[in-house]
Amino acid sequence: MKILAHIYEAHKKEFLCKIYSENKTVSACAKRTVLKSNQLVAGDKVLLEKNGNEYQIVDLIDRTNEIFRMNIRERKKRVTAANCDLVIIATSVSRPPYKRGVIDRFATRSFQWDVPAVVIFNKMDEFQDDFDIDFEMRRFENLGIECFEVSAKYPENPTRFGRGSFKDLQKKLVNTQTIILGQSGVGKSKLITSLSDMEVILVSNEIGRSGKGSHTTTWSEMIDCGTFRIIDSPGIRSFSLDDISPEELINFFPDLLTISLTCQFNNCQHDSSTKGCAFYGGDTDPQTADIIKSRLSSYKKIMEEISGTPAWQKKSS
Ligand SMILES: Nc1nc2c(ncn2[C@@H]2O[C@H](COP(=O)(O)OP(=O)(O)OP(=O)(O)O)[C@@H](O)[C@H]2O)c(=O)[nH]1
Ligand SMILES: [Mg+2]
Ligand SMILES: [Zn+2]
Repeated sequence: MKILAHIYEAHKKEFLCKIYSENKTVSACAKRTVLKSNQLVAGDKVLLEKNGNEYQIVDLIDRTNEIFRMNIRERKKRVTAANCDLVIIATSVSRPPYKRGVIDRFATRSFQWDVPAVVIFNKMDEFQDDFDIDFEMRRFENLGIECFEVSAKYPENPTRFGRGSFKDLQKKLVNTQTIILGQSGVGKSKLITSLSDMEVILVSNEIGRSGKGSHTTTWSEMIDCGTFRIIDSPGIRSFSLDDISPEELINFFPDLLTISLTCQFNNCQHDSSTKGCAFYGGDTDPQTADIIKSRLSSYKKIMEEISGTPAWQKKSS
């Protein structure tokens, strides 16, 4: 008899699986044929077989989506989670400092993965009004990405900028399997423990003097939070979008894509200073114009990166 289970933790050869029908968590190994064709990850649905007291994963159920990162050294995609209904892009507004470019990259990925995203501005209890947070939020809202301003440390804190609060975020998560992504130290693990209606224990470490996180979470792990599940993930060290081709990049910038479709030039590099380009002069609404301008600048930065000759090719030539 085959038993349906969800992977909560995936190690090299050992997988922590939850069998909902029996309300228990078991450790399982995987059949060689399954491992050969797939890298099993947190969030995967699998079929188990029981032999004596041992469980073995004998089948992987087709994924609805894959969350991956690029392993730069191996130049390979590494799937880190699967079957996510939502991506939480978490950022801190104090330490580590807010980095627009990093959030833009995560947003680009979420469009590539075809999984809806929200951005959480965490550590609002420490916000010093040192950047225009309202503009940043409008920038993502213009992309259809909902923003929340919260403090994982003081969840009851009222919001200041009229965006979603901690309670709104909890509501949004009901019945989802969500992955939380972001740099080390932004408070991903702390957010999960605060969001959960059950007791959850995850390690969070203090931010060092440098203002950076200490890479406390070292592997992806799914956590039951009562009415929803969240996959905690390790903070990123480097962020490569190298697998995306220059031609397809615009598809993952839906706000720019709409405008670019009206551009009259073929193979246009798109620039607000090129007469005749759809981006020329910016939007008629000055507020939207600033947003589009800064998004175009992010787009170009990434474009430059992915258009460059990859390092491994440079070496051999
Ligand atoms: N003041 C304040 N501190 C917070 C908040 N959320 C998290 N922190 C602190 O920030 C530090 C880092 O939090 P973590 O939860 O470990 O961050 P992380 O994103 O999981 O980091 P990695 O696991 O390294 O990727 C801890 O000392 C937390 O207590 C918040 O809303 N306000
Ligand atoms: Mg963590
Ligand atoms: Zn153009």
